[in-house]
Amino acid sequence: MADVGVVSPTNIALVKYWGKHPRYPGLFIPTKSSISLNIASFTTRTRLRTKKGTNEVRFSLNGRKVGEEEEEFAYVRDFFGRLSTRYRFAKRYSYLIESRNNFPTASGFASSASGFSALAVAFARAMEEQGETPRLGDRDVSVIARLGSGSATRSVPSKGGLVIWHRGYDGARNDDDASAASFAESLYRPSHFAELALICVNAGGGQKKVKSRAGMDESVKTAKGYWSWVENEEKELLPSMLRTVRRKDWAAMFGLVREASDNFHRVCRETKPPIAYLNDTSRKIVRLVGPPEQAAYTFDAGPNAVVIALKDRAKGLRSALAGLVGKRNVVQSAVGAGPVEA
Ligand code: 2P0
Repeated sequence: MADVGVVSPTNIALVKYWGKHPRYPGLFIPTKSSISLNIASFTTRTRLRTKKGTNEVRFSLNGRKVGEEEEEFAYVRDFFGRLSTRYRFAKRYSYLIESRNNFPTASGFASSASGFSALAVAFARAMEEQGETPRLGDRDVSVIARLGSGSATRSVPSKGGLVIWHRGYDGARNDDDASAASFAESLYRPSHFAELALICVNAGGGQKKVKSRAGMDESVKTAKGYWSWVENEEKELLPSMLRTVRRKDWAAMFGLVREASDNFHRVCRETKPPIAYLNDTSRKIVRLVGPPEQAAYTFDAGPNAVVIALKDRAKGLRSALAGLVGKRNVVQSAVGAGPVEA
């Protein structure tokens, strides 16, 4: 028996991941690298109990048992399936998983990122405790999380802050090489962003209409300009954004964050049939945020926004946003560290 508790933050992508490389089916290797900030205030707490013997999975989310026929259950079961091809001992265990988000699962903020990050860290610690593996570092654990959900890869590194998930396949000789090289690492700790606030705005999306997993597969196959978007962001936008972060040139960074979000939603619109994630409230948020020198907005696969601003502007923005969506739908957070055992 092992019994492990982990709390992991979710993250917001500044340069988006949107698509798995068709050359590596089942390995969840992204077509492009991505970067994100951990959101300190949005976390998943997972307790994992493992027992040697049969190979069973039981899973509860926010206090409710998830049935085997439900989609969330399939995500978790398939994760252990993929994991077992890399860590064969995983097949010899039963897993009892209790997960709780401190934010509404249906709010549209990514719970698969914090959820699979917490589960990957808990799995690693449990298997170490059971004597199956020596201590696994952040790099290996981020690869484990990747097999659950792409965005979870970036929540794993313990220093947190700004994290890059390398696509890894450039120069890889085979699948194993590519998989090992597609990991996440922290580039700047949270203290680097002490001047910034993340304002998370629930724009009333509820559950996503088009699941990201299916949506991104369609984009890879059908979006006009998909691969030029990939290569442009890989070679130009992502390195430029990292330069602005290094210099703490926040005004320039805000501009690039907005550009990356706009580019991602353009790819969604160019998918056949088109995918539209933004709603009227999202568009009002864009107008309210004002010019790029002052703040950035970024939207994932849903209408909710994360607004990034200097702390001294955050109060004004927060009350303007609250005027639009109501006070309880606006949460300010700092940039967070990585997962902790708890
Ligand atoms: C991201 N998103 O980089 C991008 C931006 C949404 C828009 O990662 O299939 O739930 O589990 O790997 O991670 C959402 O996709 O998809 C996502 P899977 P995931 O954060």
